[in-house]
Amino acid sequence: MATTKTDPKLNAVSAEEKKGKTYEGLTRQQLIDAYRIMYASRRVDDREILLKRQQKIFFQISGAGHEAIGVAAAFCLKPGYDWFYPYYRDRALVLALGATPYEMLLQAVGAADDPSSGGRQMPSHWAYKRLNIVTQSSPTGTQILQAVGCAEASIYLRNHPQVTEKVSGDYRQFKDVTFRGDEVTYVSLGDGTTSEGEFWEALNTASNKKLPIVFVVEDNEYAISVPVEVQTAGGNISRLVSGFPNFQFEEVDGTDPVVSYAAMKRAVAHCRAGKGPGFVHAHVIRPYSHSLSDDERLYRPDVERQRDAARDPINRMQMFLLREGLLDENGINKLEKQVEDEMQAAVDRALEAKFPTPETITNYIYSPDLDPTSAQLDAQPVFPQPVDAPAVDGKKPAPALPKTMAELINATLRDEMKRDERIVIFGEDVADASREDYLKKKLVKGKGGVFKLTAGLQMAFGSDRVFNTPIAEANIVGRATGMATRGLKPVVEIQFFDYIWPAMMQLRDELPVIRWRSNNAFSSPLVIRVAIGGYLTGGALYHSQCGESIFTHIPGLRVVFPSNALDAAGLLRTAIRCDDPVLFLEHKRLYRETYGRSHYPGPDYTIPFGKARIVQPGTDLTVITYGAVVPRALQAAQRLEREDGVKVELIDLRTLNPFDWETIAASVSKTNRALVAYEDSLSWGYGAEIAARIADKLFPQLDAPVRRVAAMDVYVAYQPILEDAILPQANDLFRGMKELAEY
Ligand SMILES: Cc1ncc(C[n+]2csc(CCOP(=O)(O)OP(=O)(O)O)c2C)c(N)n1
Ligand SMILES: [Mg+2]
Repeated sequence: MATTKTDPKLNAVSAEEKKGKTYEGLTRQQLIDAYRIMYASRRVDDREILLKRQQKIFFQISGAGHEAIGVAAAFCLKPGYDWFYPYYRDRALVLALGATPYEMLLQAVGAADDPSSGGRQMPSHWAYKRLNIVTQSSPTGTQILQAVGCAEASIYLRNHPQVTEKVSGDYRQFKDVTFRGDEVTYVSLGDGTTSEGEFWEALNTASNKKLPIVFVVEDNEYAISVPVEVQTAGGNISRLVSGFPNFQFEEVDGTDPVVSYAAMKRAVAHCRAGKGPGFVHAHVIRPYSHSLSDDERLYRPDVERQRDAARDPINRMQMFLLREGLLDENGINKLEKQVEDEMQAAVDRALEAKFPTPETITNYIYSPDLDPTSAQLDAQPVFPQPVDAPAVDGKKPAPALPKTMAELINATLRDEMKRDERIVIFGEDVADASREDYLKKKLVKGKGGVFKLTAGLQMAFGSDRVFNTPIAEANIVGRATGMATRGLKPVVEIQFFDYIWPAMMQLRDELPVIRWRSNNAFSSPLVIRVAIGGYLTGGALYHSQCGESIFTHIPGLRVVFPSNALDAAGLLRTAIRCDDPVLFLEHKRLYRETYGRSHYPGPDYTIPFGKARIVQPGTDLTVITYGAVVPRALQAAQRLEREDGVKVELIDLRTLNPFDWETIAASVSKTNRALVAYEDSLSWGYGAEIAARIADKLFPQLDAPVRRVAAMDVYVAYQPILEDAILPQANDLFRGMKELAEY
């Protein structure tokens, strides 16, 4: 547990008289170890500050003042057994769990061998796979909901232990899934970070679900320059959270390792016993300003800083060891010298480390193991044999009708859930009924989603596999990310694309970045199904939005947008079996459209990503589109052929990241004319990138400018006359195609 080996000679002082005496259960040896780690932690900070001044590292943020609570927490938890989401001040905790100063310095210099990120993240952004310390980022508070998801995964895995078995053929082949049964998730944050909404969403879920997670708020009374009373109503977070049920609450002097240990022990015991979450509010200090870019003397007077200095945990611990006769001055000096020597060796080694090379930059944006564009995923549909049903009253029943996109998505989810018990489905209203008693007593039929896409799944697979969440989109995506880190496969739903924005921090800064920023140590493959789009007649501003280009702009996130039932089934199955996070956009208007219905293509029907479909071949003009514009463009193309004899090659991209450049290039090289059509507003939309690429790469082949047809640069209005005028219609597409063909 200690960073450095214990020197038995240090134990010589008063060993006899102190034999057997413990402090809140901490032995003399543990207290000496605690001091050694705390001191080492402070010295790593000091050395980093020096290195920064020498311009050998590029950033520094310290754990100074937070050492005692960190070591106390680590002493109550088990590395590689429990799970950790520590924030940047947790250097002492991370050292106490088993990381080394050398490893930390590797991150500071940006070394290729930095085990946390391979030189991709700033120092103090911890990730140590062997210790179950999950990759951490810079946004304040995004770790909290993920930690909640991690704690939920512990319970799920305990109830479904067989899912830890490796299965080949999909993402499960590449992920070790472990659980212990009584493991606890640790998550920490600063006082300022309690102002983030995600903090409250996390407490809500942890409390409601009695999760084994301990929240540690390290309250140094400042968030950069903003004091705690500005962040927190009344100035004390403990008072505000005290109404959450099922918690073990502790408020403690976090500069004192002994009382901190006692508080942490009670909180962790509560979690391990399955009684609910813990909340430890630790009052600490921040003696080194916020970071090396901050000078706290600009906003804190000397008198306040001196008051803090009197509580410095390093001095206090040293005094404690001396006062209690646990170590004498000689012992302290020896210990500090030992740490110092080791630190020097670590610095010397880290400064010799190799740097990552630019060829490695794009490694691990996506899974290196499973390629969702692989031709192996190009399956043939297996449609059911038509059954010759017997005549009833002399009348033969009509043959089974093709199914809607909504029905095939539901059927695909059902078959995948049957096949893979790691799949959990959650979101707003996705369950049949949260009060499952009503279902059991058959008092209600069940809802299963506002569009009924998940209907019947809770009844078929149980309430721990399909469940409702609070109306909190960050909660959905953040928890899903934590679960996926542990190896589950969340297939979550965002009810309307218009309401995806509260999850944006998780979607931009967390989920798609986890693999890259941890240099492939962690990953969170999952699926987010989102109902998107307009043409609804009355959908108005807040039930009609597109905006897919915002997400195709995010490296690490796959984006899928099917236009018909068969593609939806095949692409959703690929999304679920994939090893990357996937945003699966389902157009509401297409859910029950007559266009593009299909029989169910069987339980193994997959379509590779990045493979467009040629909806109709043509020789005169290429139209590139996707989603609900596909049937409209088809209608326009058919009219153009009828009236003017122009043969349009219509391409349905099906997936937007990756996208099928080969098919586009081959088609445009043949037709020499390209029109890109999309439902989102024209400027800066998805088609802008496609148009730019065509203009750039295929310029010699073009006989006309690249054109776009899209929505007006405005919101979708409620009145149908306005909606029709705002969104691209078959007539607009017809006009655009005709003009381009005649150019
Ligand atoms: C979402 C977000 N907003 C702003 C920042 C910039 N920032 C970094 S740390 C910090 C203050 C955090 O204060 P607190 O939670 O009290 O932690 P402390 O640094 O005091 O330990 C801020 C505003 C950020 N990293 N993330
Ligand atoms: Mg703070």
